[in-house]
Order: sequence, then structure tokens, then C-alpha cells
Amino acid sequence: MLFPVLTESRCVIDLSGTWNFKADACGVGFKEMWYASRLRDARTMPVPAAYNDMKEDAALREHYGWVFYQRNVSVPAALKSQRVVLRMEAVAHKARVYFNGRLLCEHKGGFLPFETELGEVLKPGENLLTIAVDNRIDRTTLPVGGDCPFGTSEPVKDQKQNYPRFDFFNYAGIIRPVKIYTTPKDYICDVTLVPSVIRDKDLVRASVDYCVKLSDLTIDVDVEVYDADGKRVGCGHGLKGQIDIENPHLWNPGDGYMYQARITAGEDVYVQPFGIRSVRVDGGRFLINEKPFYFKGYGKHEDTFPAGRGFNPVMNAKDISLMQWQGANSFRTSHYPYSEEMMRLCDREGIVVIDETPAVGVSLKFGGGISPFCKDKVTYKPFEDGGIGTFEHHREVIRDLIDRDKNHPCVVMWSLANEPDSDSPGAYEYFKPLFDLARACDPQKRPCTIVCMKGAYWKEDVTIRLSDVICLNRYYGWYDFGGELETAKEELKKEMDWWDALGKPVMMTEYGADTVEGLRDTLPVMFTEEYQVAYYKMNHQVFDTLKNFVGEQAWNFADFATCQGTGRVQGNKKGIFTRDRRPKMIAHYLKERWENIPDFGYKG
Ligand code: E9O
Repeated sequence: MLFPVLTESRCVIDLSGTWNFKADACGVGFKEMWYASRLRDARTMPVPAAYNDMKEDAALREHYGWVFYQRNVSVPAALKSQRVVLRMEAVAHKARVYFNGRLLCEHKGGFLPFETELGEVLKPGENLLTIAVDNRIDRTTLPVGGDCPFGTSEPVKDQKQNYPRFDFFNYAGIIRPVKIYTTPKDYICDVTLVPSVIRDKDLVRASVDYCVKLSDLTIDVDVEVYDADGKRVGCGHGLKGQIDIENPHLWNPGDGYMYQARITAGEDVYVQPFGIRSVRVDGGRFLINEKPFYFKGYGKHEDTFPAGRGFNPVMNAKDISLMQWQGANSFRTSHYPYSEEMMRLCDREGIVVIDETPAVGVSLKFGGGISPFCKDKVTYKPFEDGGIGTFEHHREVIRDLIDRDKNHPCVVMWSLANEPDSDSPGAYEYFKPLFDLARACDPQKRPCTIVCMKGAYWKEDVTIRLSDVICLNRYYGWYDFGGELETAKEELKKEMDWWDALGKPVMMTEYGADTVEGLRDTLPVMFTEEYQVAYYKMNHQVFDTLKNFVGEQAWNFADFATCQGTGRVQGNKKGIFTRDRRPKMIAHYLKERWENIPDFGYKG
């Protein structure tokens, strides 16, 4: 789905602002048709933002179920002859969209865009737009929710709260912009760009395969390519083709050089930015533009106060500046797709991204998804209804994510899931088709991975080996051997030597220690800033001995909100920065290390 942009044929109207809002605490909203007329006793609510922290109201923070957002919309009469589309960039987690009381569309999944044409329902003058939003998560949603508190297995009767199977606060609401955009009646539906870099001795050339989808196949298509100075450097004609680009300026980490493809089809014009670079895995190396790349960076979250998971362009810009200050070159969009604006920013800033689906908490045992493929060898409690859990939705989000992000040069790998129980019976049968799907969907054929925690049978785990890059989340010195850094180091080394010998690229996608800003000690005591530094130094001593090790991504970029529990001190405190982006002691140590690690060729 194309990102809405302003061109001479298209108009974009951002509906961000203060909407009316009402939480449906008693579950009567649909019966009483709250969507059909002005919400009574409504409160104000900013859009986009998660609603949870926006009022001093514990019931709203922990709300379970539907809320209603509403505003009036009028569209300039001058746009009458246009096709008018309403586009939601992300509504967490389920949405029903009503226009003048009529249900226009429904959508499941909180982190990917969806849209609907307004067409006949759009009246001159004021129209009533209502978006009902459900924050309930269960074993069919991604991220996954349980039906019982973590660590128990008896379903709670008459469930009244979410039981997340993941470690971040379940922020909800209209978390990214809602826009109206227009196109001519015949319009460009989709654009796919696949650059190739051709090396001929010292000469580098590039070509871009393009494919344009149109609403009406009979109109003519022209594609022009412009460089960053606005100079036309190539062109093509027709729905599909190849455009050669002489002396290309390659997209590289730290050098986000972008071209633009300007597509003209009849009256419609769309402008699609793209970069030229290659990505592939070769033995134990991860190659960008044929050079062995080393990932330095973080797992992140979209998490700021008080917007929660709400779109925060100012903090996004600041985060990238902090990464650059620190000598980092990459991050993973743990544990869901990030905003399209953030992806476009990473393109321009030359930040390398591992793009993750919202598949976190996927469990093949109980309380999560269940593999539909392995009922005969079940060694765990199956769901009574024999439901297939997350599988179908998992396919949907893989398709939609790749469709959304396929043209971004910053995306170098797809992460299909975070920490599923990949060593359970049925896991291979669950994930094999998902890898096949991702590989088939991606026109640029980027590497794919699943990010793994340490399961009971990690040596036998064949699911992980579907990954092109082995991505590990390991906490030796924290969850394992916390406070015992010497033993932790020995155990980490033992495990990592085993992975290193597989001959595939291996990277650490999570490692970290909770650290409360300002807790200090003369010795490395858990939770102090000194311990966090000692922990990272220990890990790095091991990483630096490994041959096929292609990167380190600290957990987490910044402290973030979680649900409450004894293991969380007002959230997860593993941040390198605090939640308001002040550096902990560790930030300076990592800066020193990463400034001395080149983007390319660190491991030879
Ligand atoms: C996923 C991430 O969302 N990985 C977790 C991170 C964490 O800080 C979480 O925030 O906890 C680590 C998984 C570690 C699993 C070992 C748990 C052992 C409990 C005793």
C-alpha cells in the first residue's frame, strides 16, 4: 500500500488533532450505536497517541475492550471530482471505521496501515467519522495475549483484563495519523522497485526493475528517475521495465543517498523514493554492497511519555541523532512494524533496519498460537476448539509488512517473529511456510530470520536454522548467572562457540541488564550503572572472539513502559538511555566501543 504523498494530482489532509473520545467500560457502545451520532459525555483525546497515559485515570490506563473516537470531517468541494480515500496508519489493535453511521471497514492488527474509499458516503458539508478501537489481545492476535495470568494455565472465567505474552505495555488507540488523500479516478495503486548493482571490474553500474500497478490497465505509464539533486538520470515506459543508472551513488549505512522515481499514469502522479544497494548473506558474512557489514545498535520500542506507542516524530528524530552520536548504525523494530515516517527517516539518515512483524508471544504450547500441523504429536495442551491460533494472522502481517516496506533501502532483513518457542513440536511446520511466504513476497529477496531466546533444546532447534542469520537474545549475566559475570562469561562463550561453528552469520539481537539511572556502587552490583557497564564489557569480550559474528544490538535503546510486576521498576530499565533519553553511564562506554568499530570489515 502506497504512503500518501502530495503531488500535482494528489492531495493529503491530515486529521491529526483533538478528537472526541469515550471508553466503552460497560460494553454497550455498539448496541447503543455510539457511532451513529455525536458521542455523549465525550472527553477530548489527541490523535495520534495511545490513550492509556493521557488522563489521570487508572481505569482508562487498564481499560479492556472497545473505545470510541469521533470527529467531524469535511472535504473541500474542489476535490469533488477526485477519488477520496480514508487511510489509518495504525490503530491498535482492532478497528471498526464508521462514516455517517455506516460501517466502512474493519481491520485486525495494530501496526500496519489500512484504507477505505469514502465514495458515495461522503456528503457535502460535515460528516461524522467514528473509529471504534478494541485493545483486547488473545491467542489469535499479534502480539499475543493469554487467557490467564503469566505462569498459570487455567483460563480465567469472564476475563476482564489483558494478559500480555510480551514485555511492553499494551498501549492502544489511534496510534498513528489518520489521513484523507485523494487521487484521480484512474490511479496508481502500487509501485515496486528492485535495484541491482552491477560490478564490472572497478566499474559500478546500477539498474532498477520497476513494476507499476494501476486501477485501469489501459492508461500509459512513464517512470522517471531523479537523483538527490533533482537531475533526471533515467526513464522507462510501460507497466514494467528496467532503468539503467550510470555512476550510481549507492545507499550505504551512514550515507542515506536517495533517488526518486516519478511515476506518471494518465492524470495521476506518484513519487516513490528509493535507494540503490545490495544485501546478501555469504557464508558467515552479512554483505551490504558486497562488503561485510557489522550491526551496531539496539532493539528499540516506539515508547515515549505520555503518547505511549503514539507516533512521535520529534523523538524519532532525536533517537536517530543519539544513535549517530553513539556510533551506532542499526536497530531492530522490536516487536512490531514502526511508523512509515520512521522508515522513511531511516532511509534518509542511512540507518540500517531489521524489520520485525508484530509476532511476539507466539507459543505453540498453550496460551498462544497452536500449530495446525502437528495434532498427532502433541505433547502439550491443545486448544479445545482446535483453533489455529496465530497462524493465519501471522501470514497476513508478513504479507502486509513486506508490501508496505519493500521499497525501503534501510530494510536489510525481515524478522518474522520474536522469541517464539521455536524448539517445540510443530514449530518447524508452523514457521517453514512463513519463511517460504516471506521469501516469495519480497521482491528484493532480503535475508529472513526469527529472533530466538534460549529454549530448552537450542542445540536441536531446527526452526532457527530456517533463518539466514542466526539472531539470538541472550542474557548471560542477567537472567542466567545474574551477578556472576565470570561464570556467565564461560557459559556464554560455550554457547556462542557452538553457534559460530554452524557457518552462518550470527548476531546478538538482545542482551542487557536492568539499570536504574543513578544507582551507583564501587562494585558491579546488579541494577547499578556500574553493573550494566561490566555486563556489556563481559559480553563484548566474548563477541570479539567469534568469527562469524556479524553484530550486536543492545536491549534496549531506552527504558520503556511495561505492565506491572515485581521484576519491573516502573517499566523495563534495560535502556542505554532513560525513557526521556538521558544517557546512562553505559551510553558513553558504548560510544567509545562503537566509534572504534567500522561499519564494514570488522571481522575481516
Ligand atoms: C524480549 C523483550 O521484549 N526479550 C526479553 C526482554 C527482557 O528484558 C524483553 O523486554 O526481559 C528477555 C527474554 C529473556 C528470557 C529469559 C527469562 C528467564 C526468566 C527467569
